[in-house]
Amino acid sequence: MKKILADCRLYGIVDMGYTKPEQVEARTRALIDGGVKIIQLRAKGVELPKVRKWAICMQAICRERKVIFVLNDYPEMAAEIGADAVHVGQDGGSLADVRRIVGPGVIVGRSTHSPEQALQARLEGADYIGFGPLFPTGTKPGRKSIGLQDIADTQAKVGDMPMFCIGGINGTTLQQVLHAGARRVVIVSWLLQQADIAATARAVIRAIEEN
Ligand code: TZP
Repeated sequence: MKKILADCRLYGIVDMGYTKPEQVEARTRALIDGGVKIIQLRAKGVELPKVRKWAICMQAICRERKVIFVLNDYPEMAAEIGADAVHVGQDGGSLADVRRIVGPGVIVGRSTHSPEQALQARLEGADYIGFGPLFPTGTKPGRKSIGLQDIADTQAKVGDMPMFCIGGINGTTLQQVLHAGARRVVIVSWLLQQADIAATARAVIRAIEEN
């Protein structure tokens, strides 16, 4: 799984703020058909039994297609259902505690919002980080955007730990983000709102690889 992680360019999120329950399976499959190799379930403020049900569904699809399934926020549930990965925010406790819960073989990701937090996550043993929000975004309302100026330097400092730039990335902003030095991106709302998610994901991956 860590070898797959190193090759990921586009990180997809099935965010339940933009996804109806009956779309979970089709959207997971569409992202995979578009070449996305890492997919997260993000279900903020939803009752745990529902999160567990969608997580089990997505994990099964991802396993069959050799794609990394990431559960956002719930290390205990990630361990219980055998998720490939868990993602935690700055308020998600120490990465050592998360690692104790999920065990050594599970990928652990951390959200970071500054170069300092990015370096700290690396020191704490994160397998990858999210870095943003680069632009203001309705997916994370109220979170100050950090702009593009720190991407290249932070990317160099975190070395070979995958860093996924996130926040307000879409068909218009992607090129700026790549020119600023991003090698990997997460796109949530813009991708989920496309009529053809798979074709759009494929085009984004091509743009990143050609950069
Ligand atoms: N963390 C930082 S920004 C963000 C998260 C989860 C949301 C990104 O969503 P979008 O819709 O791609 O701007």
